[in-house]
Amino acid sequence: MLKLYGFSVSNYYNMVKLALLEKGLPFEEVPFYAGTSPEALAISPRGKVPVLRTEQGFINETSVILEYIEQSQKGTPLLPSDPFERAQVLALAKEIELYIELPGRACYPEAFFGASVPEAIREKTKTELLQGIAALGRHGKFSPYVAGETLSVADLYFLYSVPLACGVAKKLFGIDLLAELPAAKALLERLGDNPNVQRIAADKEAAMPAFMAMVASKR
Ligand SMILES: N[C@@H](CCC(=O)N[C@@H](CS)C(=O)NCC(=O)O)C(=O)O
Repeated sequence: MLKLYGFSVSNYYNMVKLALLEKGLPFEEVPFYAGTSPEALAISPRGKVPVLRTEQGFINETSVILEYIEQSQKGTPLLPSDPFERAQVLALAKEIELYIELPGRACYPEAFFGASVPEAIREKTKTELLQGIAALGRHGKFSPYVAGETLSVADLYFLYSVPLACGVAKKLFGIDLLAELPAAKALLERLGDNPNVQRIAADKEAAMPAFMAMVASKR
């Protein structure tokens, strides 16, 4: 059986978890905070989660895990079989990661963990988030899902990256990142009604106190 290593507060972990749940695949969750011990780095070379344990060994990097699951497992497809359509979905997912998730992440310490980040980083994040959201507005279809009529890998990145980026933008810059993308707001609401998304949100909430205690203990 597939084993998903990571923790329920991780947005990347939750992307893979939602893919597994949406496909109806059996899997086991293995609590794993990664870190820098030799044992952890033997599982995750850069000390990140999630990691997927297969019968052949470990796979790291969310985008790669998602493609592996798509290619090797049954269940509802989350990527189109047509190469061009598939490329569109993967481009959207990559744009969300590179131009929204990663700039937003640079300011997570200040937005969510009571630390502060240098002004130069804050400014860079603000500029990049605005450009990233504009790109999503140009490329995303939101009809009703990010890439079209069906839930796809692009929605996984959207659901678990954009609200966090919105949290950063709101808290640090007083900006509503989705102000001009009402269809994106509507999609977040629609996705929030999905029972698998609700289960993941409940698991995240339950795991949050232990996670925050761990973060505090590292300060
Ligand atoms: N490029 C990685 C990023 C994953 C990532 O950033 N995971 C975070 C949790 S959401 C993590 O493991 N952070 C621990 C750390 O950076 O030490 C992927 O796509 O899987």
